[in-house]
Amino acid sequence: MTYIAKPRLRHPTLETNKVGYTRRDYEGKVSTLCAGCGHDSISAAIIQACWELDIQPHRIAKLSGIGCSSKTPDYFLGASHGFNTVHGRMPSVLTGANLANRDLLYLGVSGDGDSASIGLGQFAHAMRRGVRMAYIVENNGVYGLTKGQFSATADQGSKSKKGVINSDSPVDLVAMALQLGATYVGRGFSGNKEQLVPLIKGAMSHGGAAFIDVISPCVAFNNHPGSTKSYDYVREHNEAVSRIDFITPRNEITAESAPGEVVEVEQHDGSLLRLRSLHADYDPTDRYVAMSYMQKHQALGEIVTGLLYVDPLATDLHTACNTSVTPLNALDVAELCPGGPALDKINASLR
Ligand SMILES: Cc1ncc(C[n+]2csc(CCOP(=O)(O)OP(=O)(O)O)c2C)c(N)n1
Ligand code: SF4
Ligand SMILES: [Mg+2]
Repeated sequence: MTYIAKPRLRHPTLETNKVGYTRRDYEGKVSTLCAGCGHDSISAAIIQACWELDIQPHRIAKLSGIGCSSKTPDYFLGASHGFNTVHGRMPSVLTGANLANRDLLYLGVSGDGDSASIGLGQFAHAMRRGVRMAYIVENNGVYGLTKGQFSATADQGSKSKKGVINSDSPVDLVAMALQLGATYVGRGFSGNKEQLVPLIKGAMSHGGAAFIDVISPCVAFNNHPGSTKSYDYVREHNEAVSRIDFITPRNEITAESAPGEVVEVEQHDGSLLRLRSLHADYDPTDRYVAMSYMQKHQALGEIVTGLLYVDPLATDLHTACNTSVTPLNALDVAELCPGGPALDKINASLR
């Protein structure tokens, strides 16, 4: 048995959100991951974010690939739609599902092996096409499920548990997402829930391709001295660009800040991202600033976290392709299959 179902107990005093669900309603099965695995903390942050966003669980579709990280959708959002795809193929399955039904909120969960090795091409094309989704990579620098080989995100010079030094250059998924045109790009740390929950909420409310790389230590194979993805290393080198507050359209804004300290970004759905800058002159709406800032700080050995870039006016693949507003499963036969003459007309236009 690979999973344990949680007992269905519902205490009458449990707090409910605005759509009548308790936090428990956003949980899944009991996790079978190693105790202390960073991935479990990310699951907890996803549960918290979806509960606080008042999303009805059946409005979410969660998709993943293969790996310990890709197993995690079993441990959250048990009442949502789910699809555990093949290794590295989550982005294309998510793209197809999204095109068929734009009414759902798409949550892609993947690993650094899943997205930066076998699935790198899939990752790249989902970003550049602007598929509307919150894409989370649970990045531990190793293939956890297959016993700790270096993954493509392992830093050059970092040491494996057995003392082997990684000689290859790392793939930086944040840099790639920025370069490829993702319109919401962040980096979090599984050990910092305070930062991660608003980052996820902002991504779930975003109008285009949202990507979050979450450093998520693997306690079994990559949490030793010499690793650059261990809890100790990330805590010592974490450099946040800003503190992020997520404010839904319904929330009243109460906190006051000194002018100049805060950048407020309103997204398409009216949600507000309030970013308290920790670095002078950091503009989270300038893609090129984000790219050069990341590279500069990376060269200093720092791990830059927070919301690195957001385009509040982002549009998505549906807008680009002018697709049906109605989900395909709600169209009738005549609309789905307009007949021979209509097909002839399309064919003629392509000759
Ligand atoms: C096509 C294919 N190739 C290889 C594997 C073996 N495999 C399973 S999980 C995995 C890597 C998982 O690493 P990552 O995505 O980083 O997830 P983690 O376990 O570290 O969370 C590999 C290579 C597979 N399942 N399918
Ligand atoms: S092997 Fe690593 S990634 Fe997999 S569950 Fe254990 S700690 Fe987590
Ligand atoms: Mg991994």
